[in-house]
Amino acid sequence: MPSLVFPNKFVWGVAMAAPQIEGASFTDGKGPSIWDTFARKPKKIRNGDNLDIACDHYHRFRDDFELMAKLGVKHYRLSIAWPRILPEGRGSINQAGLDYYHSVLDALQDHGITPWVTMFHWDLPQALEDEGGWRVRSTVDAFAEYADLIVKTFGDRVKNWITLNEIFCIATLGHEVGSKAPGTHEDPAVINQIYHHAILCHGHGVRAVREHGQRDSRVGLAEITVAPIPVTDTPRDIAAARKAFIASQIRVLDPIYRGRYATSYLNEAGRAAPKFHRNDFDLISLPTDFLGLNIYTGSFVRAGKHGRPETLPLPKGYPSSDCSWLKFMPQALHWGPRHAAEIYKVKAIYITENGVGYDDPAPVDGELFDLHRRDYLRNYLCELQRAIALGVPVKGYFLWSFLDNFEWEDGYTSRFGIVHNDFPTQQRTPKLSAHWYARVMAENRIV
Ligand code: PNW
Repeated sequence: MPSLVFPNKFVWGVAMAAPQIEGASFTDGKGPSIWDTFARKPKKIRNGDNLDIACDHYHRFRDDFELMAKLGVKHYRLSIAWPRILPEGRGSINQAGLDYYHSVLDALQDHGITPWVTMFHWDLPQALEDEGGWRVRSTVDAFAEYADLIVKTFGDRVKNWITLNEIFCIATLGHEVGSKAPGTHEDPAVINQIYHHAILCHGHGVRAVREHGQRDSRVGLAEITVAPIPVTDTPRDIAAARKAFIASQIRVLDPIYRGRYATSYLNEAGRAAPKFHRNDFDLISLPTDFLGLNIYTGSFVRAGKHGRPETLPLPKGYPSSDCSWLKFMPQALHWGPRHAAEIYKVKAIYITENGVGYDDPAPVDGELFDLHRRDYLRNYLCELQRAIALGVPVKGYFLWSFLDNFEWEDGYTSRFGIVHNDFPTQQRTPKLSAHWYARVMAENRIV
């Protein structure tokens, strides 16, 4: 019996997002996004990098898809740039933007690559930010218009839709911590309201696919989890880790899967609780076809007094990537999906992102031995395989990322690609990890 095999029809893919690769930030009628604005503020992004050119994928997508096909990629998670389609966020449509994504989808079809399209990966049109952005409910109406438009336009060829990417990053990192665009520091009431508007947008994304998509179209959210890993596999620690998972998802997965806010959340938030209309939850909890989980790292949790979850501090020297937040925790890929499946009874889970950032050197003679990335991925996949063997319904895995790209506030220094990009020349070179992953995809097992 060969070990480390994945189920039949397991979906193997790679993931990227428009603002991180396309460049052409002001080309062919694209409107500015909040990230274009944020990148122009002093000291927000390492080395003063911006998104203007990125991987120049806007002009090079055909070559990039050819390289994907050569490596045997069959599924590709991409995102559509809202401000390329609706430069003002709503209203007048930029035909050149629609044409661009038609060409992208055609090229994918030519290479036999199935698209998985994220409607929103953080590039909010600046015009909407100027009217209040995520803080105001009118942005939800604008998103509904955008979602309707892209599903009507591309729904014949896109069967797999992802509504929003990582609401935590939009709300908490964008508006509370301020490390991501728009980079503000707002009160808890505003943050809670932003979460509420974001889950409403998710609901509109689901509604748009049901109303305008094909009958066999599928839709889900891509949610981030820093997965709570029980320190031991005793029932007490497992229960504590579950509690920690619920606490971290109280504003997102809880309302989406349970159709209401938890009383504990509303009580704790008190006057900072979000304002909502009673029927909002009809939209928010529309049934989805899958849950996407973006998993990079976790936390170690044990049961403290009265079973309360306690997160253990990491000792000095704990293995880490070159991104300080991304610690080596393969078990995150076991416990993340397992918690989601057990707690919210999710029937189909896709790992919509998993990968690791290192400051890789330049390739030498066309080779780059990123053995750290390869072994990181290999260890994580072993844990995923173990979860699947226990019955956790994980149906696919998208590696972040295909190309080295614009890593948000870390600029171009943090490289997540399995394909190296030399930014000055835009030369792509598959790393050792790409050749390894090609075999994993082809053989449907960990090699
Ligand atoms: C994700 N965390 O962001 C995003 O979806 C990608 O666009 C990004 O490039 C990738 O992961 C790598 O960073 C994350 O704090 C941001 O755990 C923060 C966290 C995780 C993922």
